[in-house]
Amino acid sequence: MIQILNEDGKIVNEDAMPDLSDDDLVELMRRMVYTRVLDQRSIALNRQGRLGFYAPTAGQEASQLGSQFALEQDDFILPGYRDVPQLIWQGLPLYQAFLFSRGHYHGNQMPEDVQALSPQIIIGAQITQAAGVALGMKNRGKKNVAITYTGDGGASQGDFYEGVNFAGAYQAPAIFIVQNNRFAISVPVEKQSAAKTIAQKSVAMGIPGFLVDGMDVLAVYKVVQEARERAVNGDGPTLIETLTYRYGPHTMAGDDPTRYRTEDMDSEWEKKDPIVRFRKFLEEKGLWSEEKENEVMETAKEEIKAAIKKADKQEKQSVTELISIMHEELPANLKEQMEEFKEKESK
Ligand SMILES: Cc1ncc(C[n+]2csc(CCOP(=O)(O)OP(=O)(O)O)c2C)c(N)n1
Ligand SMILES: [Mg+2]
Repeated sequence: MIQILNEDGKIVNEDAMPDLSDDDLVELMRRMVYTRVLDQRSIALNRQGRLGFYAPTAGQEASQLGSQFALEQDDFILPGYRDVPQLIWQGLPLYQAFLFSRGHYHGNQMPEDVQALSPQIIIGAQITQAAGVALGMKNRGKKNVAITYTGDGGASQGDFYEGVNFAGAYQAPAIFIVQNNRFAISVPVEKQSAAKTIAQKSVAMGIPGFLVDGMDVLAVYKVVQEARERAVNGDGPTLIETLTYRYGPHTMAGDDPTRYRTEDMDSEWEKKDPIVRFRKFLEEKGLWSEEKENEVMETAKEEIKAAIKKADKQEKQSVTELISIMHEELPANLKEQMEEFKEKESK
């Protein structure tokens, strides 16, 4: 397992240290702290009935944001349902992330400069799509990558083998990230496969694979940045398994993690927390302080408040609107429904 920063915030692999400026390091911390606040607020908003679908992210910040930090603006993200933070830091406005949660179509309309699909709910479906997007980029001579995220459960799906294998066969510039948070809802990773790691599956597909400490933002950044380099230089895809943990429930739709996880397991992983260890590292370098962290948390809270207000002001979507944005030319059955709903909505 590749690790650069250990649980005590000490560098254990000096040679692997990525080339990041002090400003970059601070920015990474700012994003992780901000995203932790966003997670706490999203859980609260969901409980108040002000958000819809929400999949908690606390614990996975290093895995999500370290990988996103290695991307260029024109790289293409194919996220899973838990990967909204990567979209936000790539440029999706917060209020749109909230609209996505509410099932409003505007939450899925990526800004012009964000190359991404909407978060995928069907486990594993985005993996074959990522191979296709990457191959398209290659054929057009673009120096960009397609990056996709799934979980350990996603790596147990047939689509995973198809997509990663295809990308390998065509040397497509794709990066496949498997965030192994130990469980697919309640099914532990040990019951999903006899393989010791998910990363080792890359061997059979003939591409590089890495097992990385997913609680170490420096290690995740480094491995993804190198995968990106290889991909844009024509050296094909990479499979990356980030070993991580999600503290909260699977989603806010009634999952109770105490039924499948022990308190001991939770506290063992909390000791590995990505923010705690990075804070220690930055404080030691004189780059971070309690004051700075409080400032980031306050800003996050204010911006979240403003964003939820803006989401509230968004006009409710109508059925006719939904129908009209789906197709350039409506098929007969939708034309009929369009007429029906036009009439209903006019009343
Ligand atoms: C094809 C498909 N089968 C089943 C489900 C129901 N389902 C939703 S999340 C999930 C578990 C996914 O686990 P994992 O890939 O490890 O991601 P995690 O939620 O742990 O981040 C399942 C089975 C689904 N959404 N799609
Ligand atoms: Mg999982």
